[in-house]
Parts: sequence; C-alpha cells; structure tokens
Amino acid sequence: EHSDSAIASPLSAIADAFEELVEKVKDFKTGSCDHIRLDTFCEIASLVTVLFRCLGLAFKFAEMEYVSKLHGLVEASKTYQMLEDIIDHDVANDTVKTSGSYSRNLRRVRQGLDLIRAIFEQLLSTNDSSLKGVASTAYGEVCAPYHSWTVRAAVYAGMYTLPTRDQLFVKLNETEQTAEKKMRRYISASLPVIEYIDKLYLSRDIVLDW
Ligand code: 1PZ
Repeated sequence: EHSDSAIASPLSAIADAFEELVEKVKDFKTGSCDHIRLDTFCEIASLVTVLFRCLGLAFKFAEMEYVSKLHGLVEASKTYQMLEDIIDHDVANDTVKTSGSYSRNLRRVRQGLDLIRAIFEQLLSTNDSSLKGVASTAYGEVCAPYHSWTVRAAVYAGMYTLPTRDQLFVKLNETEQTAEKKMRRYISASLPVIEYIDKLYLSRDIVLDW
C-alpha cells in the first residue's frame, strides 16, 4: 500500500518506515519495548534497495549482495517470528558467524542500513559536488573494517563511477532542500534500530568485530 508514494519519493517512504519501526524499539532501554518482527524488518530493509539503483552499474554487485542477504532473512521469516529468534537459533547451532547463516545475514543487512546512515550524515555535512569523498568516508567508517582487501579495493575503484551529488538527488526525485529533512529523519530513526540489533548480539556475548 506504500507503493505509489514509494515511487514518488523513495526517501519519504524510507524515512516513514523507519520512524514507524522505531516506535517499537524506543522503549528498549526501559524494557517495555515490543520486539521487532522479522517479516516487518525485511519489508523495511527492502525499501532501501531503490537507493542502489541510483548508484550505477558499478554498484550492481553491492545491490546483489545486499538483496541476497535480505533474501536469506525473508526465508528465515517463514520459520522464525522475531529477530532474536534467528540469533538464538544460530547460537544453539554454533553458526552465528557462519557464511550465509541468518545471524550473519542480519549483521550484513544491519551494516548496509548503517552505511546509508553514514552516507546521509556525510551528505548533510559537506557540499562536495562529487560523491566520491562522501562515499569513501562513510564506507571507510562503517563497512571497510569488516570487508576483505579485495572487496575494499573494488569498492574504492567503483567510487570513481558514482553519479554526481546533483544527479543523485534528481534520481531520487528530490532537491537539496527536500532531501535534507528526510535524510535527518532516517538518521534519527535508523540509529535506535541499529542499536537494537547490536544489543541482540551483545546481550548473548557475541563481540561485533566481524
Ligand atoms: C551515494 C554514495 C554511494 C556510496 C556507495 C558505497 C557502496 C558500498 C558498497 C559495499 C559493497 C559491498 C560488497 C560486498 C560485500 C561482501 O564482502 C559482504 C560479505 O558478506 P559475507 O558473505 O562474508 O557474510 N556482503 C555484505 O556486506 C552485504 C551487502 C552490503 C552492501 C551494503 C551497501 C549499502 C549501500 C547503500 C547505498 C546507498
């Protein structure tokens, strides 16, 4: 039911969806929060894939990677109801960090959401007409420490093919002015969700260095 508005303004749809989701986690610290349903999380995480399409062919690989991790979680949602259920499943089977496991896919999707947050923060704090610096800083902060040397080299090489800042906003059906508020809304709403996911691991003594 979100589809018309999602096409007109993908950024609005993304910000709206995260704000709705964050309602569930905002009382996490007081212990009175609802837990996040896996199917709901997958739906919301799939909204951000429109952003990849603005980046050009060089980032097709990033899109395919992200979508494949998300697909694993969609499959899991047929069996497991809540985010914590997949982590408990992998803890019990000693597969938390195993390639392709639910917990590992969740960790990767979470890194993708955090990367978008970092990109938006960079876009708000610079006026560079090129996206290369914005993207390199955000990627270096959020994802590079956890990616192999080969992947990092490919990503940095791809940075030269990114559209310009203006082209990005045009593709998103936005202007600098209309995008600014929506990016701020995503930053505020995604942070508690990201923190919530991290706590699911940390509370089970899983160190997040991978
Ligand atoms: C406007 C600014 C544009 C910035 C573009 C920055 C793009 C960064 C692209 C990152 C590509 C990552 C490619 C491959 C990563 C894989 O090594 C890992 C492996 O996981 P494993 O199988 O070992 O568990 N895969 C991932 O981390 C999943 C996908 C991450 C992609 C997130 C991209 C989000 C980009 C948002 C763009 C707006």
